[in-house]
Amino acid sequence: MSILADHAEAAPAAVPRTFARITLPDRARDRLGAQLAEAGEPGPDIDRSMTRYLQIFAGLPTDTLQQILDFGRHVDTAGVALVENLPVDEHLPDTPADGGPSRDKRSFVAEGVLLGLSGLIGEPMGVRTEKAGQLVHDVIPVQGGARTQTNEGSEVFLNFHSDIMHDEIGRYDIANPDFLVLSCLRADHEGVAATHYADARDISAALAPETLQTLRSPLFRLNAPGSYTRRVTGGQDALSEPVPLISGSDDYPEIAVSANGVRPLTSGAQAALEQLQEVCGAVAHGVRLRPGQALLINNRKGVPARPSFTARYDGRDRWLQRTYVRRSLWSIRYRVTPENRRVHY
Ligand SMILES: O=C(O)CCC(=O)C(=O)O
Repeated sequence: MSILADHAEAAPAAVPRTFARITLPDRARDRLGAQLAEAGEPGPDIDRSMTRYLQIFAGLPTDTLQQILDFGRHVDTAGVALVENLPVDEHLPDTPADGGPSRDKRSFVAEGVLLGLSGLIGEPMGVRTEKAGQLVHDVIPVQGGARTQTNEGSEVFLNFHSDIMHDEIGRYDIANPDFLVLSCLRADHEGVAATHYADARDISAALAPETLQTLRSPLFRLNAPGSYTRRVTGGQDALSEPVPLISGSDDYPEIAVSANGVRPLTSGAQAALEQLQEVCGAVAHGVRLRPGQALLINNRKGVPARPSFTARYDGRDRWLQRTYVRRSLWSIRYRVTPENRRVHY
């Protein structure tokens, strides 16, 4: 596993894919910052806000804008992109100890950056069982969740995983987001917390063919996210129907792995799962996000992870904001809530 250097060279073809880098020129950053500050708080008419963000982000230099758009629309682009030199809020309140949202945040440049980037690659969506359906998720270490396989954790390695959700249809990898956007408001105290990403193309290439074949067979049940099982099943497993972990064409595979436990159905599947986590670690790249940086993450082309780090719960802990993004809301209309067309069961 390697950590992205400040000025990484393009990786030679034979080594695992690294993060694409998209850097805003200073003038574009300053203009974006001023316009987002003026746009103010997003909502309550979120579609109006998204339209305004689109107008603002359309003013980015053509090359920068196209890199972001291409990330969202093409099958052969990187699975993860680091966007740098983004504007930040002039004043940032304490990191909320309860996991947010902050009640003291008075400016909304960070929210504009997050939603504006999201709008260039798809449509931000909410899920009732994840952060109460909010579109802007705060990803913050919370004392009670320090050892959990959720975004509240810090003391444990957050396994390579996909962001999935419990679904009555028995598949948790259908209505889940196509992308996540993770934006950094504040780094952790030591500056060591990294976001890793393993691309399914690199994972597939590194696996033994028979292991890959097993992972491509419906021999695994995914456990629903901890945010769901904690609230709904009292911590008991809520398993999907049997699914493969890797699917789709050899050139453009899709991967789905649950953070909260994958239950293999055979001993061969168990061994393949262990191989998978090991290979993810070997081919992954990581980046230590800093304020002014955001990650665009394809939630189908690969899987993120996060090593442990130290939280102090002193108002200066790591603070990311996150969106879930769908390319289209049409295919998940069976889950839409009556009260909000962007929020799903
Ligand atoms: O905290 C991080 O860096 C990764 C977060 C993540 O993987 C997630 O929100 O699904």
